[in-house]
Amino acid sequence: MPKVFPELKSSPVIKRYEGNPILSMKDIPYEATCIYNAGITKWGGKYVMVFRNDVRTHGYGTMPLSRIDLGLATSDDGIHWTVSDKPFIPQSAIETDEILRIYDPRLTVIDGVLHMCFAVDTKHGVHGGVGIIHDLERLEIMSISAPDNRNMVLFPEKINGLYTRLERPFPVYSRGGVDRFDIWYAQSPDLKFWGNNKLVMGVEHVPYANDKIGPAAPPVKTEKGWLTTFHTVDIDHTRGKNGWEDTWKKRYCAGIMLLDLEDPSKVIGMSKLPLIAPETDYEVDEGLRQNVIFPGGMILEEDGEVKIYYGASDTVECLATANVNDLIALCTEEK
Ligand code: BMA
Repeated sequence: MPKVFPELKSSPVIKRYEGNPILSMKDIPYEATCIYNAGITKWGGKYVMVFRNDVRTHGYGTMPLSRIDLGLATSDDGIHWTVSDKPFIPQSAIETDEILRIYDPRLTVIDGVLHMCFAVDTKHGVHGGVGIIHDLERLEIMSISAPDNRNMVLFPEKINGLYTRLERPFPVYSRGGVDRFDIWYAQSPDLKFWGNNKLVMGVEHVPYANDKIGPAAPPVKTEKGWLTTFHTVDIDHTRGKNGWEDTWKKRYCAGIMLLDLEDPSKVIGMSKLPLIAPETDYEVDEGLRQNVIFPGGMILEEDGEVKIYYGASDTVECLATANVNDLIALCTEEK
């Protein structure tokens, strides 16, 4: 039996926005059920959000999923959002004989161009996609990885002349046939051909995870290194029903780490405790699948405030803030 972690608490440096959630089904002017796991960045003088909209036939709390559309919202303050009047990328625009759906968008601006990474479910596995969004209207898909891989996030600038991403492959044989999934690194000259693959962090390096980890929001640059969140999963087989499944034994938390500016495959340090652990009603008691914190956006403001956006309970989109120096200190202080 893996070691379990009964009590996990959010770091005291984190402040949840009191108006959470910042986006949920009631804000959407078209068919919507679960609004979560959004990618968020600043582009064209505005905050831009691409969110996941799981349309469930009987409302949330029940399983049947009819489709996943991606929606678009913009904001002047990163808190209050205007949702476009129709889905941005409906599932019907993506489906082929092979591709079923895309989800969990992640936004990164590189040289003024808005990029989006996303997970792709197909008939032959889960893949990571990388694309460019033109004029907030059209997605140009640049590459889709081999299976099984997802949770890709792009760095906001080229490193040593190459596009750089974090990703999360799903090795099976070498990890004993169970979830033991880790964070990896890859580079590309053109967003199509990816190589220089390196392991960044194994699940066994995170003191409060016993199942799997993966990249979360795209990294932000600080003087001390690339600051980036990741998601962690701990499993406890004594947990019972929670959400729509007969049993749900996992908990998703957010972690934070600092990567080397020159070689971001090197971890400078990470917080030994969770950054955000599920604690509030909308994270623990409500929603489709409870005990899930899944960050997808992180914005460093000029005054040092960091906005951390996360999906809660696979149902709503939320915001927490922290000071950048406190986040760096969490990664570099020995605990
Ligand atoms: C992961 C992904 C996420 C989801 C999380 C919790 O495996 O599917 O989209 O938020 O599980 O259900």
